[in-house]
Amino acid sequence: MIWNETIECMDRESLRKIQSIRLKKMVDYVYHNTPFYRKKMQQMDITPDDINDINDIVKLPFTTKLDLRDNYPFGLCAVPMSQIVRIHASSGTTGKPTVVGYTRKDLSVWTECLSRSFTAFGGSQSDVFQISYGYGLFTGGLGAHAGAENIGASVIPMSSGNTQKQITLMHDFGATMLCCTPSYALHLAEAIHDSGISFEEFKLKAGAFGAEPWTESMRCELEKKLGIKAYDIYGLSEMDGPGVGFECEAQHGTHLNEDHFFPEIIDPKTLEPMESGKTGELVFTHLTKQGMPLLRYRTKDLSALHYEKCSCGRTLVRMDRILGRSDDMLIIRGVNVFPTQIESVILSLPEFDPNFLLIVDRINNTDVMELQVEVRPDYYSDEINKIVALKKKLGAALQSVLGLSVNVRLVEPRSIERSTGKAKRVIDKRVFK
Ligand code: DLL
Repeated sequence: MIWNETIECMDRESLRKIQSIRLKKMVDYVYHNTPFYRKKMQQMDITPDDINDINDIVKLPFTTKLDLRDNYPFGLCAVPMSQIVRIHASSGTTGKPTVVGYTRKDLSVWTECLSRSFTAFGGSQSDVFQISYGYGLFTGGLGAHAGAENIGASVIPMSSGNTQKQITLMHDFGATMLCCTPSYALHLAEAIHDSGISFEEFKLKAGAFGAEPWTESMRCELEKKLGIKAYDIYGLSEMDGPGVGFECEAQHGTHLNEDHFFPEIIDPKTLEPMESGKTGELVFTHLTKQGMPLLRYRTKDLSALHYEKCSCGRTLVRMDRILGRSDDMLIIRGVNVFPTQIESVILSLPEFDPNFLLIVDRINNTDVMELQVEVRPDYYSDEINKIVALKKKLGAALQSVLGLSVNVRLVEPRSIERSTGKAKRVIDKRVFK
């Protein structure tokens, strides 16, 4: 099913016209309402009159997370606080949180984007949504909540954590759709298994998983373990939250709601736009936001865009799975390593669970990696020769994909700490990054 066929399946030329009109209006709007952008544009010697269509977007300045921090908390708002009806914030690893403000209209656009997403996942008013993203300043819980209500579904506002209760209510209330991070979904699958209640007694049919990078292999794992369809939902607080992009039944890329968020891929070093299909840094420009519109926001997420029509009928551009954030990329002895690559290797072997912790250190001036990984219960053994063989097998698979040696440490099933939100997979003990 398609929520908004007019937009989601619009021919690309008409969509481009809408994007052009909206961009022009947006640039004029921020020039007159956000002193930060007026100043930036004046410094670049451009005015709103220089923006005539969407192709002119390349003339506009970039915005970074640092700009948001420097203007903490509400310096980038384009409206007075009396028009802001909601505030969200994402906690960074360092310093102050990134704050975003929404007007009433912004909330309705956001809800529209989530309604498109959940409808694409097969959701409707006959569904019961269990929202297990955190409620609060994080956009996951309240964002998904509004979208599910808008399509007429019944909503269980669970928030994250309290895993036993999640399972009891999922079972007793007959939840059909689960919204949470993929790592928490995996944890819930294990907990259901441990509860002794048979999977047949649950009504779950699909999951809306996102907020952290996950791989195709993880999708297979979740679909198998939970007996559901696992869909990707993408977003970031700066743009709204979840629902910037969503997968459809084709599961062949994440469609972006590009009538509201205009996407570009740039080379993170030269900042030049890249051809479609090439992997680079994803950049978004708000086309309709009132509260805190951003121009060319650098997400640091690495992906590629594909413009061919999808078999589902949607023409909205498709984005590849996020490889990772450039911030999360590790440079080990000069080689780039993403945690998602490690997840794929682990899941390519039947003996291991995708629960892992990568510890990076620098010993005698050399980077070393230790991978702690759980062995699946059926394969777990304390016989030395079996342990050695398993370590060797995983070590060889990692070496062939990463081109690096990794010190593998096998750990007991269920021994790595589970997260209820975004999983932390890497500890980098090196003093520099
Ligand atoms: O994580 C919004 C969200 C909530 C998305 C629930 C999906 C579901 P932030 O906390 O601001 O917002 O984090 C945004 O998370 O830039 C990506 O690096 C990462 N991310 C979000 N969704 C995905 C995804 C929410 N589907 C940052 N795949 C983004 C990979 C994702 N990474």
